[in-house]
Amino acid sequence: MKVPYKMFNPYNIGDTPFMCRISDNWPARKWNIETLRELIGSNKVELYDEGWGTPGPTYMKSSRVTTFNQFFDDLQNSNLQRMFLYKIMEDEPQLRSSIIIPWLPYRILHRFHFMFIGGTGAVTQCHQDIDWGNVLHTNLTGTKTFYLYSPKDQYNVYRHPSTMRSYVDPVQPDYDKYPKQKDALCWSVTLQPGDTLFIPSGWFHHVVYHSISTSITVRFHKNWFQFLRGVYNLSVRMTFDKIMNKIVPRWWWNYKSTVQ
Ligand SMILES: O=C(O)CCC(=O)C(=O)O
Repeated sequence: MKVPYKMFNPYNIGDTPFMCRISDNWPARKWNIETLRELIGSNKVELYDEGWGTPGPTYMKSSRVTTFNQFFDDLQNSNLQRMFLYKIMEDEPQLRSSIIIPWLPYRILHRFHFMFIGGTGAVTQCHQDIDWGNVLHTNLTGTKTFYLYSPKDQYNVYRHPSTMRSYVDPVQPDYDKYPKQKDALCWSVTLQPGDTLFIPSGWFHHVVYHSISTSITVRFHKNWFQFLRGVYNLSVRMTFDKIMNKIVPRWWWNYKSTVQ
């Protein structure tokens, strides 16, 4: 199912994904690899690969720490590592005015603007966001395709215990291993520069990069229930997962990869 295009109205957002344009007057629209070298080139960055989504010692962990300049050099050589959840406004608070959100009092915190950068062919595996926030994901440069599933489909996409990850691949489904995936409704959309995708809280998303893409997200909770669910995930579920990873790692990884 294709994600529809809508006019953005912050007071009537709804609970299904849509595409919109909110970034046409943002100075951040000029952020590409070259301008970002000047802004954050010497800052440290954590990089991730497919180990991030695989239960085991690498689960939810970065694979390398480097500088943005080095990362950008590697990207030109089609390195598949990606950078995500970089809190750019925390390191560079002077850039806050690069994102213009007149409805900022609408329960949004500048410090949670996360940046995502990946090279051609990079993939962010299917997951829900742990903070249970609603996300406005604006693509600044490049193109990438999002595949989305409603949280109602969590059993059909095999969300695994105490993690936010689903093990299905919407692009190359393995119906022998994950037969219920056939019943999950997949929404998809390809983002061009300047496009913003609204991802409602709890929706699974899987992302495929078609070219070097830089993007930034604005996150917010629409009500206390969403906020408290995020707090619960970040405190109780994440802590439980960390404890299990520490005390019975092999059993826990194995359990996670076999439970259906
Ligand atoms: O674009 C990506 O690589 C991941 C995006 C994502 O996970 C998000 O916006 O929450």
